[in-house]
Amino acid sequence: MIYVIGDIHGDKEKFDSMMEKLSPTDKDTVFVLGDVINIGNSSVELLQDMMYRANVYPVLGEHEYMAKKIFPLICGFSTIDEAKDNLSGEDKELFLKWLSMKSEKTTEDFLSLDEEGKESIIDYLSEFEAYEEISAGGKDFVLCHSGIDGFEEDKDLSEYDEEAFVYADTDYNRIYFPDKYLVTGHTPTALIDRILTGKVYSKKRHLAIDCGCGYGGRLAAVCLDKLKVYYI
Ligand SMILES: [Mn+2]
Repeated sequence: MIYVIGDIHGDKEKFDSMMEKLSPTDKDTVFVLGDVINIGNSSVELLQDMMYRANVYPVLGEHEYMAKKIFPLICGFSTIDEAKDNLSGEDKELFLKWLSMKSEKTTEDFLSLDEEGKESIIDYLSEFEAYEEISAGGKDFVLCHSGIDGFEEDKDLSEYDEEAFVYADTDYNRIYFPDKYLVTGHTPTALIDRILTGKVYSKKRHLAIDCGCGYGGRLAAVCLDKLKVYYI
């Protein structure tokens, strides 16, 4: 089976409960659809857990996209204040932007790691894929965090920048691929249709699975083979 899990936002408890519920075997694959970190309190712990799960494949969200840039800049410091005082110019600007993303706890936990621990987090973030194309249960899927910015029908997905998949504003009334499902997180489904608050959105060849975990909502997962939905 192939499963996809929505935006976790540092809520390791919900992720653990979801993994228990799905109980994937070695033959199953679990894609985590980005925005794994920030807002919640256990982002670093969550990354450290995910990196040792052989069947979990991470997809990049804008929070990880920023973390990939920030962590190498600050890994020599031991506190947020020390990093703020010593960074300058563009680096400092980027760091301040990062701190505005509810990343304080993530940053503190990262800075408290030893050198090896920091390195393993930076290495793991580099494994996050911008998108994935997969087939399950006789259907084809494109997985990415937010959608595809500047989408053109004839353009191959490999031709877009990484950034296009993490900041896009998806038009959920548009069918992007007539023969594939576009699976996204990033936009809580309550913002697509209020009636769907806390539920997966599945219309017009879209599967939108961010059910607001991190904002007091639920964590959702979908088994793509059966289009079966799970909630925590
Ligand atoms: Mn996002």
